[in-house]
Amino acid sequence: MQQREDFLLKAYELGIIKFGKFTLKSGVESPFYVDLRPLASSPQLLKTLANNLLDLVEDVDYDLICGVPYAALPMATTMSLTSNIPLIIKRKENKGYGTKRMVEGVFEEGQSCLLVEDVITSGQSLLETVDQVEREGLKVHDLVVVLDREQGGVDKLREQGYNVMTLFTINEVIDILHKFHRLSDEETKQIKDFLQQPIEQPVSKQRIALEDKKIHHPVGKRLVELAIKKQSNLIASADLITSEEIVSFANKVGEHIVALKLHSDIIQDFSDQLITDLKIIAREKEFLLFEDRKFGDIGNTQELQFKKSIYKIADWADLVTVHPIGGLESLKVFDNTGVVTIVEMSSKGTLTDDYYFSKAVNLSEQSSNVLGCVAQRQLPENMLLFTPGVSISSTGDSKGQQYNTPELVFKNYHTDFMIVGRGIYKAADVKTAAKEYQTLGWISYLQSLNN
Ligand code: S5P
Repeated sequence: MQQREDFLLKAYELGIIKFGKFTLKSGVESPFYVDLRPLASSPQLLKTLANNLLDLVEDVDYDLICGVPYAALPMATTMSLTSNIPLIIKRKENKGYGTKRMVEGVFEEGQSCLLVEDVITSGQSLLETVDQVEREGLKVHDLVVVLDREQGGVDKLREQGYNVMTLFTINEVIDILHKFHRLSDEETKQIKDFLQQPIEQPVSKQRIALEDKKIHHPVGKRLVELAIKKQSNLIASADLITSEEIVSFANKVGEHIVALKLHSDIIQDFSDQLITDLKIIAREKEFLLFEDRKFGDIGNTQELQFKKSIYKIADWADLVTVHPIGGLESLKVFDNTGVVTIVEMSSKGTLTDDYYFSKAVNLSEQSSNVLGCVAQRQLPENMLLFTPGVSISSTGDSKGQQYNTPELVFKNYHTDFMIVGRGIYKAADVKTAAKEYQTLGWISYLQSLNN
């Protein structure tokens, strides 16, 4: 007992549990926050912990130890080194790597594996982990967990036939910290009251209506205004290579779109006249001009490309796309033009995996130039989401493009603006196609508000 208390007090000094006000993933406000990752910074504590966990599973038979990143990985590694039982690692999901195995290491089908986890809450994510490990042909029966937050997870797994062993419950942790004066009577009561409350189910996130989004950039505001006024969240991609085709296309689709997206550098006869013509149509039919330049360089080069190239993008584009790969300061060069960062691509095998996505979104949120991002999944509420790879009739092309329907992107991704290229400009009747996408997009958007 004393040893457990001693371990916990030392771990507490490392900062594994913090008290204050923390908003959990479910939106619930919690008076404490647990993070066992700092344990990896104390070799001594990690060894003690591994020994404690191994003691718990003394009577269990297993061929392999499986760690789940991140917090449990050093723990599982230490257990493996101490017990000489081989380690395997359950990968974190990595979008874009569909065929990659979910478990790393050497193992054979049918081997039994002990799963090591840091914290169990509702048990949902642990059940998903177990499922993924079992799909690799491994047998999972025993799970060892450092902390049980006592929110139903242990019972849930036991009901499904799994043997769950836990080192501490959260109530024990609070009691020990109270006993040794790390928590006052008042704090202890507050936390215990919180733990007594019925468990809240995580609320599935409601999508936010366009008018309720907190968009600060003037171009973002204008885009939202146009969408509501025209009842359209359609951006047409005019991937055409002559000025004549583009002007004719803009005239036909103008009333149905909120922005016309161009790739200036594919236009064979690009000229100032084209821009003058497009500006007139844009003013008359009320849409913005969006240059899909996908800048991706250091700030200085981007500035030259933006202001000094023959396309003089700075003079006319309301919006531009930028790969945020060059870092925050590289985004400063776009003056008042609205920046849309590419944080995830639509094409097969794109390198924009979960890690890139989250870093890119983070960076975008820090930049006052950025009003939204191109992506294939939900974004924070202060960002507008632009989703390309949208088609009513096709699922992909022969060069890696992947399509989803308007219904799917509005419902699942909470897309604000869909970008459609070939679905419209290759249609036999361009105007009718634009109208069809506009209507379907808007209906799908309205339906997604009620989900
Ligand atoms: O990830 C992306 C980002 C963009 S901006 N995937 C894309 O397809 N795009 C652009 O959207 C692409 O450059 C093209 O202009 C348009 C999609 O065209 P479509 O013909 O495949 O609909």
